[in-house]
Amino acid sequence: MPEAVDRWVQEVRALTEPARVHWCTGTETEAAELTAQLVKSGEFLPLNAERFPRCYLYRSDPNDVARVEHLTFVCTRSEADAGPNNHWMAPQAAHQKMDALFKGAMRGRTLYVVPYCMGPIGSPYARCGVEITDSPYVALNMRMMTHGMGTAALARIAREGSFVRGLHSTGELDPERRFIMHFPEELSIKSYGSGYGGNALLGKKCHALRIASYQARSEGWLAEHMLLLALDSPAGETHYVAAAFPSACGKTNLAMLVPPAAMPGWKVRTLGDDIAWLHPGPDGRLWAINPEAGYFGVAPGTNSKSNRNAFEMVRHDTIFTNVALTKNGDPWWEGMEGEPAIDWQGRPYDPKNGPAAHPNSRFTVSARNNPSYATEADDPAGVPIAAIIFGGRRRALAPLVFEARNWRHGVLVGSGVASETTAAITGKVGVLRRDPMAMKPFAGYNFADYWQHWLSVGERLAKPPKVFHVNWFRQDAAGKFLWPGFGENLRVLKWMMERVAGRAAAHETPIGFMPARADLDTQGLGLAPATLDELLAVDAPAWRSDLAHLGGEFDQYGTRMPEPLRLELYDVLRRFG
Ligand code: SAT
Ligand code: MN
Repeated sequence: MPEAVDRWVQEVRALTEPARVHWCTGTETEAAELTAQLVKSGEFLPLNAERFPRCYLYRSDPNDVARVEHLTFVCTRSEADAGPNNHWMAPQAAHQKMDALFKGAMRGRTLYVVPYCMGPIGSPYARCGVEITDSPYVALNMRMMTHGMGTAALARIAREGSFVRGLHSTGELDPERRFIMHFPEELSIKSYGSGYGGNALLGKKCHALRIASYQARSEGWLAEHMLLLALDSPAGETHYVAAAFPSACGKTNLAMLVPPAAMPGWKVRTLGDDIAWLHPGPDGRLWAINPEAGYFGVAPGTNSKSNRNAFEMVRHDTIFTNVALTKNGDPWWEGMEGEPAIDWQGRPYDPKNGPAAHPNSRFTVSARNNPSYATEADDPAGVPIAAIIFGGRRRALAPLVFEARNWRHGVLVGSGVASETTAAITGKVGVLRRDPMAMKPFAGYNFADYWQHWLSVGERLAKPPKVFHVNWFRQDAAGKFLWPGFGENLRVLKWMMERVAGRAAAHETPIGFMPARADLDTQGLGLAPATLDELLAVDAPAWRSDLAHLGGEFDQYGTRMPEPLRLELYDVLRRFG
């Protein structure tokens, strides 16, 4: 037993006064016991055991269904270190506030100690943490989402000494008494008042992104909101791709892409669907691991057409959160065949009450359930990245695809990512907001320093990945999507891989390199040439105003803003003439 963990658990125990303390071991038996207990208390509803073996439905409080960015804080000693991109609170004030909430908060409840490892347990790139929680649902989710939960992680912590401390209580689920606080300088997290997703599964956004991004900066690597995939070509080449999109923009679908019938011999295999840790390797390439071991994916829209792999993998050993039910006790969500009988709040389904499944309803499942699981995800050394893709959900402006001129220009492209908001966060849906590198909610420090760090990492890469930007979500004036998306996105990936290999043509535009209509494999798609032209058009006045807006965003960062990034922006403007 690592002494530092034990001491901290005793401190928390004195503060929160639980009835019991349970040290998680991570065994099957333990998982079965926790599950049985949740079934008994009514928090878990077993689903149709024949069609969905070992699957359960969990309903969160209707006030607690998404991340709460306005209640999420980065607590560094200096406010400027958190940056204008974060809500900030002084560490001492934040600790005081949280400790007052945690005082006696676990009375009558069980305190679970959940040691976990982000990354393959034997990887030098992996980092451990311990989450203390009073939610058995959280403990079970963490068992699927992290590596070596329990005994294995604890053994690594005993060897290494250091770990991220995450303290969590669901509290009374009162949005007025809900805060997610990060102390990157102390490698600690305190989360109170939510039992949901990124607010409560502290290994994910809190540790693997906010705390890790801060740690990564001081250690010379990057912790990013990116999926990781392996792309196998019919000729037998494999390329590894990392892609950053804001929440609920199709990262899980892209990571598990099923090739269209018109592209035989291509294969996409999944290393990760949400987070990548990227390290400059001694060979001058960028190497990536997925710190997670499972998926916490958006259910609505997932079906055998949009994502066959995901649809298959959630048919057993899955926890569903806030989905609807059919009359046979199968899980149901919008975009699926059949009919809902019971909505996500447990009421008989009535369209007057809105969607049957909550738009941010989720599945939690082990990555090993995925038929397209890439075994390279277990490699402690990670995989070398050939391309980084940035993207957002944008009705207008951003074309289907373009390629940055070089790493530095790629950092500008990443910093300019913008997307229409989705149900993954509390607030208005469909509003365009900047989301640099899809890290707006997740960078644990000042974006200006973060962009500078990206530039510095690039300087250490003799063979940097190519950087691309995509937009699967362009619409015409009538609001119809111009690009079919899903499996057909492989056509764009194919062009990228040919670019990486130095075989595909492109022409230079002010925003970067782009394929001409004929450079993209659109055979059998039935896209009108005019539609493709629209997808590949660069609207100069619209871009100028977008870049001016981005320049305005940069101004917020004052003198901390890295000069090379400003120069990159002027350079693109100059190219527009
Ligand atoms: O709820 S989570 O933050 O874990 C998922 C997401 O928003 O991407
Ligand atoms: Mn995410």
